[in-house]
Amino acid sequence: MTFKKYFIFILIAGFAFLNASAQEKYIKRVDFEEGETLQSKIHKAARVVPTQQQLNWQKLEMTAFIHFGINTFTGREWGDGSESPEIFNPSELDARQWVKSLKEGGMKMVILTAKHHDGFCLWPTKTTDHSVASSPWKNGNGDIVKELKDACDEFGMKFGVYLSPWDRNAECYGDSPAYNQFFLDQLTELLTWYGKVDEVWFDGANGEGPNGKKQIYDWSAYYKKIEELQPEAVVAIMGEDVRWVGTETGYGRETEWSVTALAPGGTSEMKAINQELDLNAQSKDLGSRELIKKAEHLFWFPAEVDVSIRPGWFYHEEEDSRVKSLAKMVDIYYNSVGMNAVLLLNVPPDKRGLIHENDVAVLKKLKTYIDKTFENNLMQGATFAPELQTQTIPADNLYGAAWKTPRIPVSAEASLQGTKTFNVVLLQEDITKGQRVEEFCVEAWINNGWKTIATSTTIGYKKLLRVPETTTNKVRLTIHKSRDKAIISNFGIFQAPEILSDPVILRNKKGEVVFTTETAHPVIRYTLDGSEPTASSMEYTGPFILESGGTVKARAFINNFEEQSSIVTRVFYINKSKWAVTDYSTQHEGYPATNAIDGNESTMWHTPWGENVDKHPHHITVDMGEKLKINGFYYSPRAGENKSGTIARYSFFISKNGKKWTKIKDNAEFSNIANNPIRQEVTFNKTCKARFFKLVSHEGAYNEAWISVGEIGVMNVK
Ligand code: FUL
Repeated sequence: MTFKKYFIFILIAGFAFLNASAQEKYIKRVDFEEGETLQSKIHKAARVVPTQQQLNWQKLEMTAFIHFGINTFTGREWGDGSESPEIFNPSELDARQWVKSLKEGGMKMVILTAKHHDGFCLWPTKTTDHSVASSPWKNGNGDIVKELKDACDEFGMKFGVYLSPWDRNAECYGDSPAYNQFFLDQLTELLTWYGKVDEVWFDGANGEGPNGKKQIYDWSAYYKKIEELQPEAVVAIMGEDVRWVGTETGYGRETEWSVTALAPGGTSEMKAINQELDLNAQSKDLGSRELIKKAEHLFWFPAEVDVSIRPGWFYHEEEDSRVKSLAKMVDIYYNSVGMNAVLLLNVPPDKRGLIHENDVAVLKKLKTYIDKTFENNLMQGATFAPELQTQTIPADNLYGAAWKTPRIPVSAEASLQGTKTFNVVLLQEDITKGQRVEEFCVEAWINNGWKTIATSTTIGYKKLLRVPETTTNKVRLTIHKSRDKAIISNFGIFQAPEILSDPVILRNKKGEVVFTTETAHPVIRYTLDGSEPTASSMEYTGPFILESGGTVKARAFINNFEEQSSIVTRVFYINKSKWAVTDYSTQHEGYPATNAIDGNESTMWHTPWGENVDKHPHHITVDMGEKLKINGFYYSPRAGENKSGTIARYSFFISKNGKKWTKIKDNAEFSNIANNPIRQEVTFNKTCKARFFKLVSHEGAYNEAWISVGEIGVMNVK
């Protein structure tokens, strides 16, 4: 991670008398010469390698995030810094329980939000009073960073700190030199008071916007400090070692290059490089040949997939029933670890200061499932076709020896030890030599012919592919395209156990509730009174009407009730059949305002976009046809990948008659919606009666003039 190391171009000449060939490597960075040919650039691209820290980090595969702090007690996702430390009082905080649970989930490192955007510090810092020292927890004598670090040491877990550069509490924020010093002091405390730190996480979020306080961060000084105090740590996101994958969904790219044209870190040099190429962490392509053609530098800058086990980053009681299921977590595993990235899974402790039982249960299931899947590599003992016999591809998960292909394209045919049945393929490149493979396929010998069972692009540190269940005695790996001879360190085939998928609960426009599952022929049992569905609850036999809303809980069973899925909960509010849009600011003809209340999240209201269009504020007024008791409202951003038009700041009004309005929320924010554009549920301070409501937008999440709305509605109570 040092700048020094950047420039080291290692040419380890072999001993001349042995006539060994020179081994060329570029640790973490390569700079091209002017006018360098594409061929020469690709030759070098194939030889960019990670630093030792980056390699160690990559091998962790699964790491954990702990979001804990003031927000845990306010129920918010972003605090504004005005919170009183008085409210911070976990009743049973037990960092050992966190680490134990995470370890049981297969996690190898824990990163704690030592300070989130609200500025509240979880350690007794000397830099501000806004910390645990001013809280009632342990009479102000507690230190969560220390408790966590001690627990990590006890359980052999690596340890990292998240220190938010954006600080909504610090008075000096915006006075750049003063805040930079303040931040360096905080960093120094964290990096010197607790022993070894393995990852430092700098968030990229800064929501102050154009009118807020503008802080110029001294990134170089921060990196220097880390290099000085914790030289073995990697620095993530706004750091120079680990890259944000670009979404908070848990899904990485299929083509995931660790060698990127995207420049790491926040220094002006790196910013300029990225501006020139119009690149950011969210760009689709960070490392293709087309991009390398234009690039002047390449970096080893591997992806980290951060995602929360719940919808939010912080604990919210109302999300207890929305902990991701085993099936979802396994999907995320294949799409992060299995897509050449490190998974950073957030598991937020609750108000007690404990990881909730529901999260603990899923963590355990996840590790058990992954261990079971990968315990038996069916490639073990395979023999390779003649030309490879002297050097077979390891199937040992050791990441030691590797097979260097004699040429490209190339095929490696393996005769298995007997007939095997599998549904997962694993491939790894030896990244200590670089990331090279650009296109490959895997075939199986079936009915006297080769049948393609998987094709993909990059491999990198690890690629996992789920394939249709295949029974064969021969498999073949073909590398069609690579930046140089490929160096494959592991080739595996595995049989993953089936997962009983959780039921999905939907309600259609008619108010009918429908359950579906991917598992064939499950029995689904459900309840409508909030109780846990058991084998003796009502059986689902077909759609049923839920006109005024309610809580539906369902669970699937197979094998005569021996196996059961997780419990799935959906809260439905009043059916919108009587609702009408009585007023709106403007609409694009293809996306009318009525789509915002049609009960269908995949249709949207969109105001006209482009240049010279109507700007904020936009608004929509809805008549619900009858007076209802409501205690909140929700806003679902548009469905699909494109989130343009997502609203970030809004006001919300209600009325009994559509004439006299009460403002319930004034220029409020949908916190973190730019990074995590999911359904937002806003609870009011008290239950109100209303027939009409009005949503007014003030600012978009992506600084656009227009807005889009997948769905809005109210949370009604009986
Ligand atoms: C984002 C933050 O704004 C969220 O609150 C959360 O900490 C996430 C990991 O990063 O940028």
